Amino acid sequence: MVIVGDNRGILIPFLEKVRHNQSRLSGLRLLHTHLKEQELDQEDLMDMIFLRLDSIEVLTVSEEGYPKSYAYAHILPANKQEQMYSISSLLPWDQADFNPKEVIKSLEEELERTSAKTSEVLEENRALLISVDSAPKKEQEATLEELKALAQTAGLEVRGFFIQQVKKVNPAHILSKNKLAELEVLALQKGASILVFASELSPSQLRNLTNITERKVIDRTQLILDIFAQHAQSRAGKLQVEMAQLKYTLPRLIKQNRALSRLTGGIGGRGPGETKLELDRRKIRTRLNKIEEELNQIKKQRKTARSLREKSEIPIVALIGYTNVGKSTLLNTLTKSQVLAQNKLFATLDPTSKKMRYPQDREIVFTDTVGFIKNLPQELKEAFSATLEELYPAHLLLHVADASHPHLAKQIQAVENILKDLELQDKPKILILNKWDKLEEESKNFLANQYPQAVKISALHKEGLEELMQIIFRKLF
Ligand SMILES: Nc1nc2c(ncn2[C@@H]2O[C@H](COP(=O)(O)OP(=O)(O)OP(=O)(O)O)[C@@H](O)[C@H]2O)c(=O)[nH]1
Ligand SMILES: [Mg+2]
Repeated sequence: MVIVGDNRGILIPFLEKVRHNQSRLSGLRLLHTHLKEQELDQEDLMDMIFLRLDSIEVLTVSEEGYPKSYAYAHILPANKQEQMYSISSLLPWDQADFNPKEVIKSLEEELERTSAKTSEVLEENRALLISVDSAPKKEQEATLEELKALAQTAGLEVRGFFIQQVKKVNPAHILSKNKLAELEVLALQKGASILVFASELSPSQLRNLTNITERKVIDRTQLILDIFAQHAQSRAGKLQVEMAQLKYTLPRLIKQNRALSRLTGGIGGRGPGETKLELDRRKIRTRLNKIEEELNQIKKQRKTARSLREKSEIPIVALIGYTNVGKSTLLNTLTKSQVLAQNKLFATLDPTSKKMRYPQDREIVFTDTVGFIKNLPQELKEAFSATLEELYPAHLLLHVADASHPHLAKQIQAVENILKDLELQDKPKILILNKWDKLEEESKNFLANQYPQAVKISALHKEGLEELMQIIFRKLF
């Protein structure tokens, strides 16, 4: 099929046969003229990359209107030199040696070999993780490791990291167009169709990114919201997540720019898309109001339930801590319950309370609730204020930490910070180092020195629980 444009551009209609698969080339070659004797320029190369063109070719024209010189470029599969593309210089047009059919066929085969075929995960669920920050590389790597755990919990397959250390993050364009082109080629080479940014993207950053790349762009906040949405069980939990999602989406609603029409250079203005956008916004606001009303209702009910519990004078012990440290496992072991505990971030969203009886005929109530994470998105903080209210009547906080985690100290600090945020820092508190069974002797000694006050346990293997129960008893009674 041949599509012809004019001096202003070329409109590529939606073609059934064009590959929309993000990890493959589009199946389109672009041949265009330069009226002067000019090689392929930066803009040509950018079009090739962002439109995933099989190749871009230029034919210059003599003053008499005859073909003169010819040059071509195409993207390269992953290579040691980390080159993004191969580009030729201008040659007399009848001496050009480019055989597109052959070159592109082998290029596609190579791309497939290095990217796509190696995984069970659906193409649209393969992601690259990106960090752009002034922090040192090591620190950014750690951030991406946590993001990777989040991505995997959300069902994504992580195909690679992309780290940029910058003096200052550009508030409008988080990455320059050149860097974004690098990222685009890396995504193609790795067969990834989602770009996940480690920082929260402002509405304008998101808009600018999606104006350039056709790939799906999401940020850490959206990822966490997705996980919450997957894990929410109760009516209240679901409403809270929906509210957070809507609040997050509202300023970020955009008309999706289809990159394939971009070569026309300048479709714009307030088309019918904009009107639809206004409608969408209004719908969202109405929905938000409804949710807020219902949540207020739930808040009231919870308050009543809480004051009943408070009246009953049974002390309340709240389990708090970073996500995935073993809070639910501990609740299960201590109260012989079957709350969901698994190796996933944010397995628990809804608060659960379980009673336990001491041999001395004393009772306590354990409350398990949503785990914390560093840089908790603001939308979630607000949405979960109702859940976190369960912490206020608690007589004692058990701060559970994962002793085997490489960033134990940072996680403990993050939890302390959130407690301060919630004005809960003055509650009586016990630090618990869980997963003690996973440690080598050396780390045990080190941590015992570092955290002499902490209670060392293994919730999974039921170790150290006697002592923990005694300490709790002494604190409460
Ligand atoms: N080796 C070991 N693994 C543990 C221990 N305690 C919990 N785990 C595991 O850690 C993972 C997370 O446990 P959860 O109890 O779901 O953790 P959580 O703190 O409730 O996590 P969220 O609710 O997701 O925030 C599970 O795979 C548990 O089996 C322990 O003492 N030792
Ligand atoms: Mg849990």
